[in-house]
Amino acid sequence: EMTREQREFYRERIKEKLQARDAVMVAHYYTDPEIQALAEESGGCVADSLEMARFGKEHPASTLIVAGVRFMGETAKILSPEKRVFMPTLEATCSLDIGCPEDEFAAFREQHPDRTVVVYANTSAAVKARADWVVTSSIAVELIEYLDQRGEKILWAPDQHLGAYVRDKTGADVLCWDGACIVHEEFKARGVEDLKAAHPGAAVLVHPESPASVVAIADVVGSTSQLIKAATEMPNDTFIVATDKGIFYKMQQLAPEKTFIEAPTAGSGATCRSCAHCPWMAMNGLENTLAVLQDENGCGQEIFVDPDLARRAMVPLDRMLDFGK
Ligand code: CIZ
Ligand code: SF4
Repeated sequence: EMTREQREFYRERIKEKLQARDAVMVAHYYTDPEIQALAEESGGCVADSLEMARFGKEHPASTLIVAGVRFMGETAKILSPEKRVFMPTLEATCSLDIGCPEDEFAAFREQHPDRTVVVYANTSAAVKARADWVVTSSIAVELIEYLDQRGEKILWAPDQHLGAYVRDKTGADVLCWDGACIVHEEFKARGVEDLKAAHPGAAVLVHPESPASVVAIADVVGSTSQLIKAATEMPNDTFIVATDKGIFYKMQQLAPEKTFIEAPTAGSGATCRSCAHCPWMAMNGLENTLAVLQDENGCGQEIFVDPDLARRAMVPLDRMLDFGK
């Protein structure tokens, strides 16, 4: 554990180095609060994966520091091939990405040549390159609705809960891969119901990577940005939130008078694998961020995407960016 003085030292050094290297920091809502604060204070942004990708592409800096998980760094590099893209650590990955390896996905898709292939942003560049569309949770329902109206049948990967949610919302023919997010799949409907009973005025906010039983008792189901918007706009003074607790930083900042409570997970303490906080998002820290900025080659934590692969992954990514406008 660092002292306050040490933290302040790191924060100041990181800000100096960002300037000196013409770099900007782009952080996800699930990173630790001090990383989000640092990104904001240094002129970068805190956002969901779609907004992170857009911000990185449009920002004039020549170097991006992506504080999030691997697929976010890859997407940033694909959209901004002329920029250098570093991450505090390339070890920050995602259970959805890990659970959807390119070769198995390719075989699955070959078994269903009649289906339009829609993959979630939480996948490797190699999987994206095999998709017709990339999608984030903020536009998933709208996109599937649009494709369904055109009479298309969908092959969806990798998150089974988000896939089931969009199928349920749209009535589209959606065939799902069986991946899951280790953070969201741990939320328990029973625990949320008990909490709701204890806080009758509270609204329940749920990310659709959560199990259907939790989604079913939500007042609002949405992506990170949509849940933040609900937290600020709804009249309730208390919210039970089923998503990574990193999001509380932004919710509390925008609605300081309101109370946000973590939705209960299956285990607690030692028996809980994730405890509502993504272990990979948590790898983004002050020390590795400064180390990467201090070394010309970013301690080897630079994202490279093969240009041919990037060109192929760009096609479905571009469709997503156009659709999401
Ligand atoms: O769960 C994630 O990793 C999310 C919500 C990513 C995103 O789209 O911002
Ligand atoms: Fe992946 Fe879940 Fe972590 Fe998001 S929170 S990066 S979906 S494991």
